[in-house]
Amino acid sequence: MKISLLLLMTLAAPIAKAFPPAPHHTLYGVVKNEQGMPLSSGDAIVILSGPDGEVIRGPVDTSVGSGLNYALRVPTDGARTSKLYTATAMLPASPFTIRVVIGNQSYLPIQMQGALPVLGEIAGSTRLNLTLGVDSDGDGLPDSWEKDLIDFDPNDDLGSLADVKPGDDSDGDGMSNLSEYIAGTYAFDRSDSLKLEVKKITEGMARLEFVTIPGRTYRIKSSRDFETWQDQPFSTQATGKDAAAHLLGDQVTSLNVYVEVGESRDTFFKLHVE
Ligand SMILES: [Ca+2]
Ligand SMILES: [Ca+2]
Repeated sequence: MKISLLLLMTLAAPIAKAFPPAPHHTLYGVVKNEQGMPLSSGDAIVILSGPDGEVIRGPVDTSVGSGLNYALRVPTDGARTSKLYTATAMLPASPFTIRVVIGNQSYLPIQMQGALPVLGEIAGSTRLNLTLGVDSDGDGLPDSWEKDLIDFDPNDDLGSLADVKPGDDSDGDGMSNLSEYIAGTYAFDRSDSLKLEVKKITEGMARLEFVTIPGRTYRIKSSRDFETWQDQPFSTQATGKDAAAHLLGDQVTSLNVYVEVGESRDTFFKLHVE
């Protein structure tokens, strides 16, 4: 008799108690200015608002992860009672907006100008890159970036935003305008594009060269068959010591990096930038 009473109490306990808050949903990504340059730590504050107002804010901070500069842990609630556990907790699938505040100026990123995204599942995470500025024609390229390309050569056939298409290769260097925007290279200069060159292979080590741009994160992928690609650790030291999976550009410079290739002469490399 005693045992069954104890069992009943144990089963009843979770129902009688208040519901605990659900784990956070993490929103993370990179905040870029209207020229596509990632912001630096301390440049701005990222503020997320839900249907009932501000929910959470956090600083732009490049230490949150490689190639990232913001992460917000959004309080969520499992909605198992009619009351949220805090006034600012959000329910999964709630619409939200993010503002980015620089000094006294508040910006609504391009990604927030159309249909609003909704919060993902509890304990999950969602990558959401935020670009400041205005994108009048909705093609993913900020007006300011497009205008630089339009103004560069008054005699070319680019006269309005509608003439600048993300998939076009305006300077004929093999990279689309959108790719040049992402890489931070000049879309009006055919000598400037994202390139990875194999300079030398000696004693199982290959020396590769590429140009870095501040704020961009670079990764190298390698393949033996041109089909399966894997992350290729690389080092800035000729010995290959302290190889890492990625590198954050801190200046415009031509950089030599070293990767171990062993005996193989048939390794292909490609460079990723974000
Ligand atoms: Ca645009
Ligand atoms: Ca170019």
